[in-house]
Amino acid sequence: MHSADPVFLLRQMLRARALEETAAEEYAAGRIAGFLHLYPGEEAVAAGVLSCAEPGDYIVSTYREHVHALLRGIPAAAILAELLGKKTGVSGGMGGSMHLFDAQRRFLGGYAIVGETFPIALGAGYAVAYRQLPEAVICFFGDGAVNQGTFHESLNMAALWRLPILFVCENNHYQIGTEIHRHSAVVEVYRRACAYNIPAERINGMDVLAVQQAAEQALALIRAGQGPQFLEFETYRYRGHSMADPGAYRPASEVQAYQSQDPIKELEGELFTQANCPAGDCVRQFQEQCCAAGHLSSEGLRQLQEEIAAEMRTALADAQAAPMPSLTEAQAIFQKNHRFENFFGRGVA
Ligand SMILES: Cc1ncc(C[n+]2csc(CCOP(=O)(O)OP(=O)(O)O)c2C)c(N)n1
Repeated sequence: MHSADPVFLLRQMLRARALEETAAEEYAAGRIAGFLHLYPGEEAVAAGVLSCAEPGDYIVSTYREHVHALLRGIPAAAILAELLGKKTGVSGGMGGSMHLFDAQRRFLGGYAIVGETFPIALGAGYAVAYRQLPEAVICFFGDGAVNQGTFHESLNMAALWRLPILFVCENNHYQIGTEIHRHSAVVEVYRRACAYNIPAERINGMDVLAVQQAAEQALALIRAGQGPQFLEFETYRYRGHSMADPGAYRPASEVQAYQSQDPIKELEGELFTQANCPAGDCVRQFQEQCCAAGHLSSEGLRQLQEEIAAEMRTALADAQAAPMPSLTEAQAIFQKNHRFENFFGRGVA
């Protein structure tokens, strides 16, 4: 659903940042268990790409998927409830941060295993192509995932069968603490797609308009039957790999340099504190761009900020007030999965 409206893109980036900062606070308060991988700094990629997705398209993501889920249309309350392990969570409180799933919105999940996203996308793409439907699959992954065998197997088959898949590499330069030139023989990730005859491009992932334009073109080719396309977006995450990671392996000057070109920062004004959003980040830059171009007045910006702050406040209050799943519900799910394990374990499949 492509929207050329810059204010729409700004709104989506601001919502994305607000969701993640809310999650960070809940984690720090001890209300979220397990790992929490956050997205600040990378918002322009999700906002630009997902603004081009149609309701019939499928989205597959990784463990850094909250923002993909939000911008796919899953309410913030259902995402926050899932992070808090509540019954009203998008996966019934049984999945948590890395396992958001919503069949109705064709959000085929966050996946904790690096590289798992590729075969899932391949399967969905095959199903769409087999039934000759006008749909596409959007597959998000990080730069570290391209070293997995599944990446190569899936790209080969996607190209061979001309499957309708948009491969979206969010190259934030790090695989946990390992910088790309230390984990990949080819640091220009998009060039890997050439080995499988898949058209590929590298785009500035801090510029939401450039992201949107590239995604729109690639999806148009896919919908015209041209087969898979590959986009590498150069981006950066401001936080550590997860909340458990202080990110000390990166020089402060490097983090600051990227924050100084953050696409959200330009868009966001006073919604966030200086500590959360240093001057010049991707959101703020776009925010300033929108104001300078006359898309948004300072009053309009203030209203937008208030709306988003209220959305997140209400979402968090709903999530916090929701009940946990009962032991009976948890046991029922366990029994169901256990039955399947026995079924396959006996070799019936
Ligand atoms: C198969 C597998 N191997 C190792 C891990 C541990 N692991 C978790 S995240 C990660 C790094 C992935 O980096 P990248 O794909 O660049 O994604 P990013 O975190 O930068 O978004 C690794 C190695 C895992 N989850 N799965």
